Amino acid sequence: MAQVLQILSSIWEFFATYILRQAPYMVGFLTLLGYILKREKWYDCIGGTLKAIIGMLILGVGSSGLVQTFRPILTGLKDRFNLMACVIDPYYGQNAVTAGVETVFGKAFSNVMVLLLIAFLVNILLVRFNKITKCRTLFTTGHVQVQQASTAFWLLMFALPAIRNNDTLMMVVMSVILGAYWAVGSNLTVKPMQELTDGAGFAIAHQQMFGIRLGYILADKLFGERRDKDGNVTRKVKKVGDLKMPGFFSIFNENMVCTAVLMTAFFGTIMAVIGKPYFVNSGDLAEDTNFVWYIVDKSLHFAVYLAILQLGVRTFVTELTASFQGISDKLLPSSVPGVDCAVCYGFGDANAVTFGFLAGLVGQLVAIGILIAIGSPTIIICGFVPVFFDNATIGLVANEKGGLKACLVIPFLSGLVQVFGSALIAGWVGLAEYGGYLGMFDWATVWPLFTVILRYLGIAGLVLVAVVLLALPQIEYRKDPKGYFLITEDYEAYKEYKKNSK
Ligand code: ASC
Repeated sequence: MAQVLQILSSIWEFFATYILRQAPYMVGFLTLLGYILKREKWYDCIGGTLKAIIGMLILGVGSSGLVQTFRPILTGLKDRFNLMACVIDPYYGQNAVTAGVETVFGKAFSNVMVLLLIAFLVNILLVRFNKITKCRTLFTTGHVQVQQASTAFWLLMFALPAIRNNDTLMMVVMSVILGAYWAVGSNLTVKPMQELTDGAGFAIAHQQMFGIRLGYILADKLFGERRDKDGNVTRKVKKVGDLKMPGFFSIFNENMVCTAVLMTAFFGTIMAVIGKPYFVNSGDLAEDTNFVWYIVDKSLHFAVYLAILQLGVRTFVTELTASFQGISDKLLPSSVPGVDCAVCYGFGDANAVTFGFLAGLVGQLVAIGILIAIGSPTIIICGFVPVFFDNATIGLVANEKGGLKACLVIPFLSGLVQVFGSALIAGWVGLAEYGGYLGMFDWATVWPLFTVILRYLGIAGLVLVAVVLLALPQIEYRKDPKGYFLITEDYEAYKEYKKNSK
């Protein structure tokens, strides 16, 4: 018996370490499971699974290329000017939790992994019983789940001192809130994503899920198409893709060229401000290398990694979503997989990704300027991951609904919110002292809000947060009971139904 348990526990440990927390293999695992449940031929199961894993690995090359190349440039600002500041970045955020959680709360980091696993089970259960819960999406982005479990652990420990020492109760409370956030947050992205991708069959399981829905709603309200009673368009939407530039500017119609030129301008300025000696000292640049060439070379790589990322998306998306039918038919009815936000960069107007990012960067820089001007005790340094991945995603969604104006204005606002929200929460809960905070949109908005509510209302706050979270899918369902599950089950039928019900 003991031996059987030992073997089971080793299998579980292997699964948790190499599959659950490694997005490509988690996606591969789901693809394999889906194809087996669909009773595909064995060689198609293997072929599809390999394609899904390889596609995800390619996506990883693109996104980690972006992160590794451009993150040091933004944090270089901090080192170059000796700023004592908190970097908003998921990796810094995770390091800060790892560094401080023992000292501050007397808890080992391994608790975070337990939280992750139980919260994931909560997510699965909420989707399994979606006749009642109305949750349609399963989180598959393991690295993001680790980062979020870490930060949620810290925030909830801070927010609920009364039950901090009751390990079991604390774990239950945390798992319910985090698992509900995963299920409900990614569920909010179903509609924006199905519309953006024309029914590709995935949702976003990342760090700006509330941001996506908010951006979608705001873009529609402020900039979306309007018609009068006779169906004539009274407010027209001009999307990024509709821009047709004349003469010299026409080169910007090409996504790679547009990205390359804009990034060279922006990162070139930042790198010039930091100065050559910094890059020489950090060992990235040889003394005798031309600095202008170095800047251009770095900046052009932005377009390179973006193109790689999009290739990865094209490689795995159809495999995952086709095989997921097996899972949604047999195990998790009417559900779709929740995937990395970068997956949607293969859809919509490619330049919206770049515009959203740049507008968000401007928003963050303005907000940082304001923090410095008012003498805020916590100063924020923008991290590449929030500024790019949040705002590019939100920009892409906003463009789809509200066009170019929405694609610029909404990520700009998001940039402000990311900095102000993070400065407040990271300073208050003490993570700023450890140098970093997760900083992505939801973690600068909804999570700080949860923390305030829990801290001041205690158990009543807990009930409030859980009820409000779980009510969101119910509200969306009640608004359109017929279309709600149809949109994930059969998008063509959903479009038909929408057309007829206009
Ligand atoms: C994150 C994170 C990353 C990126 C990546 C985007 O939040 O930790 O590495 O975004 O997932 O593709």
